[in-house]
Amino acid sequence: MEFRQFETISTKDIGKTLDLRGKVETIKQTAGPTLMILNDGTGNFTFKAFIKPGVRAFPEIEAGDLVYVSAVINERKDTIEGEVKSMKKLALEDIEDFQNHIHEKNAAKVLPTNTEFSIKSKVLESQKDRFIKIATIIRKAVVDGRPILLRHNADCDGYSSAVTIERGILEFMDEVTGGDVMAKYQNYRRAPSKAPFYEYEDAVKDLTTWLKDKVKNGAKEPLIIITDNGSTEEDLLSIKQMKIYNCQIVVVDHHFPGKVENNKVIVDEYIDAHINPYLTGYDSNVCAGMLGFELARFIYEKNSNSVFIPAMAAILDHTAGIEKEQYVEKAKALGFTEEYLATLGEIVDMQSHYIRFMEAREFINDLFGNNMLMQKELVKMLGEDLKKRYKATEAIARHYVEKEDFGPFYVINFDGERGTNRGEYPAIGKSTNHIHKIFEQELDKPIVTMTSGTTFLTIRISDGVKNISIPTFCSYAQKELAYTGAEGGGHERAGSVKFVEYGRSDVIKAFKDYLRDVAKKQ
Ligand SMILES: [Mn+2]
Repeated sequence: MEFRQFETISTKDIGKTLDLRGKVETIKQTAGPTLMILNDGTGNFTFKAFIKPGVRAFPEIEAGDLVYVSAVINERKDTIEGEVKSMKKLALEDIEDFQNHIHEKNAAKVLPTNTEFSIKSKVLESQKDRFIKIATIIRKAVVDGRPILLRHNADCDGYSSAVTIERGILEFMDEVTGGDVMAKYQNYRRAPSKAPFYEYEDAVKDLTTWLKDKVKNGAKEPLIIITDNGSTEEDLLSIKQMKIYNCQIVVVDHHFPGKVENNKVIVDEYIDAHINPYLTGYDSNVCAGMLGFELARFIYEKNSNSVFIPAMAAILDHTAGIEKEQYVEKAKALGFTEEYLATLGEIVDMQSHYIRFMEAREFINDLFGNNMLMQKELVKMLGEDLKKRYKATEAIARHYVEKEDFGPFYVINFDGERGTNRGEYPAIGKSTNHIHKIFEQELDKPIVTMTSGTTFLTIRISDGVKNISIPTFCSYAQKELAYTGAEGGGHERAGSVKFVEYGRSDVIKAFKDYLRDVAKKQ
């Protein structure tokens, strides 16, 4: 018997009954019909089977089975699907042949068609095998109909990385499924993480969501992609928990991952592949937005990403180097000024504050250039609004902050909880940046800005203050003031410490003592 190949089915077949065969990749029971996604090696195709509303059709057929289908091709929104007339498992003697056929076709399809970067970069070249490995894992997940979960840091760089990778995935999915809209919601999800690492709470959500989907719809173990996070010891507990459940995990990050030995760090023991410039002897200057933009080209060469995204991520993440210069140049050639990108980037940060844990896929896609008209309108409207908001922050700070003279520098004390509007943007971190910038420009000595709250200290330090390090103070506090629950870190000159409420005055006192020591070493 001749079977039509999925990749040849088109709108010309609407109304026809076709004989097909395929491997059942996904089954989803809706309140109406049972939806099944099949793969025949040439592509994926969605079928709808219906007995009664909410009743599972063909209960004898499970995910992973090879089946014959007779189906009428119907139109649904802007795509086509098969309405199942009959479906039965393949005869035993046909299974091996067909299995091999699917396997061969798919094996060719999972390899990246592009393995060249869009800019000249030693850093990127040193990671090329890692890009190929991760792109191959992602393409295979798409072809296999494995659910993909993309976890990312909830700031401009994290969003930039996630959105570029997302477009690579969804546009490759379109090619594999012939433009099936349902597959893009069924098999792919993106979720921002508020903490600067894969927080345990997020991992618990991800695990329980997937397990429910597994029981209800037979979902396979997800591929988890973590970007702009994922490289550090703080990510370990979550990663290990997902690994216990056999999830695949890949990381695309540029944060300092701890001690590197033989191009490996601690998390590498538990993940399947890892892009991070530190692993090949470089630093954080090639940021996640750039890595995502390049990875997307390996996932799906013809993706719709624009080069303004890595340029914007670089500006907002304050990176430096020839990579940033090349992206910014290319973005300028498309008409994006640095000022426009800085404002747009800040708007991404602002949106991420209000979006919190939502995916907001369509809105974010527009903001990242899917709808340029809307992007420009938002930059105009919210750019003005941001100026007003920062003016208000400035007025509060000028009235309430206390300035202490430490000799070679001043300490600016700001109460983060009493000095910001709860729930509004800019929140404590961004407000601290702004206050730090204003007083740094105005005062006659360098400054240390110290924003305190009931259970935290957020610190910013001028370049003019020497022999000082926030991570050093944090390790000291963690060890010597263990009873305060102090922990934290960040960069040398920008970071924060958390502690229990009891410990507040002890930690603040210790930090001021540390600053007095630092003052002597100027
Ligand atoms: Mn980043």
